[in-house]
Amino acid sequence: MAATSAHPHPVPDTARQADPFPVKGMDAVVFAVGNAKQAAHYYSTAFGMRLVAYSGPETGNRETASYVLENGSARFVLTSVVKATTPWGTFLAEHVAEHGDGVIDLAIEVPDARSAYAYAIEHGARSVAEPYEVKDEHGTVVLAAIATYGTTRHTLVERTGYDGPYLPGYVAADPIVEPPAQRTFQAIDHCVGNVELGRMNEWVEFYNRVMGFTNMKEFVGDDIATEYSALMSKVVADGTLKVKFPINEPAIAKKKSQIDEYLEFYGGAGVQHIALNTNDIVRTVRTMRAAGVEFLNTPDSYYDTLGEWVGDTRVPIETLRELKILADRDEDGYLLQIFTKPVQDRPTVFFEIIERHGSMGFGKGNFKALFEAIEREQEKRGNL
Ligand code: TYF
Ligand code: FE
Repeated sequence: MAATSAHPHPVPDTARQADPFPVKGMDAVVFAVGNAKQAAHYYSTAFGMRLVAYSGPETGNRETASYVLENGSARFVLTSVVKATTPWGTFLAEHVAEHGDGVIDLAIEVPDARSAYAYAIEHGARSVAEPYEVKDEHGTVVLAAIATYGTTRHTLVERTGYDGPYLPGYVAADPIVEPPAQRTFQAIDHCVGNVELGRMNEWVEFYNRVMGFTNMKEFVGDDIATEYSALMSKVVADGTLKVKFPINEPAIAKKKSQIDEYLEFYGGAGVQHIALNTNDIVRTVRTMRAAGVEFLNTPDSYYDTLGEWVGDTRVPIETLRELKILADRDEDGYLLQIFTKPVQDRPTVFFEIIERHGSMGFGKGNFKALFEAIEREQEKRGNL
């Protein structure tokens, strides 16, 4: 690490010590999918993302095809097996067979992958890959990986100074279609994991210990769980709140938990939803709806009383009602949010679009309306 005195904005040693696991933000969400070529098309045409890099047979990679899509700082990598010839190809093929399309990696950008990895391992993380360097004409990237819940991993990516389109081995690619004139979203807000009954606290403690993440105040406890949500939830985040990981577990309630439905169809713990930040949720939802993305429905009764407790928001209540956007307010401000239906046939991974105005919460005031909407979908699928 550079000496404090050499830094243009010196960071006091006490502040450095206070963050034992510094992160720069989310690097990428990596999906293992059955058909990455078509998934890349979906995230381009339906989510308004831009293809920026590719690795596959045409670039000398005979085993897998990977498409890298971006929207602002949000980066998705979609990977499929072309022909499994190494343990990695076999892992991907088996992962898709067992879990369907899903997230295999919540990659985190760090200033120093070797020290982040060492800290995590010292604090009990299971190693997936020891630190290694990859190089090309654009520079050097250091990668390491540790295991988290289910089959999910966190790759630690040190890419400072690297100026290639993604990682060594990838070539720049042109957009599949012309992206929307204005961005549909620009960052990853949070990434949520579903874990097995009784294991939420274990995973919260994992992030506390292994990454020095701290608990955010919003959580769903026993009271809310048995009343209507059928889940418990806690949120961990890094000190800068750039990386936020809510963890859900099923609760024993009156109804079959949506988390149990996920665990059954995914075949274990895994990533449940990815929330994406937008500055203009109305435009984003109109664009995505027009492209065929399905969102959860919200009953009119929600909007009949919304104004009474949420107060003024940038968007008129009637527009929220038209587009089925949810709103919530806390002492710091408000947020607007909406949830897609699952984006594959299995009732597993879905997305959230969120526009924040001060609030750093997760929409606690909407949990009842949201969970009832999810239960209506569960019922249609015969899983309630
Ligand atoms: O990330 C969150 O906590 C919110 C609320 O199954 C939420 O988006 C929590 C659990 C869930 C769906 C949404
Ligand atoms: Fe969320």
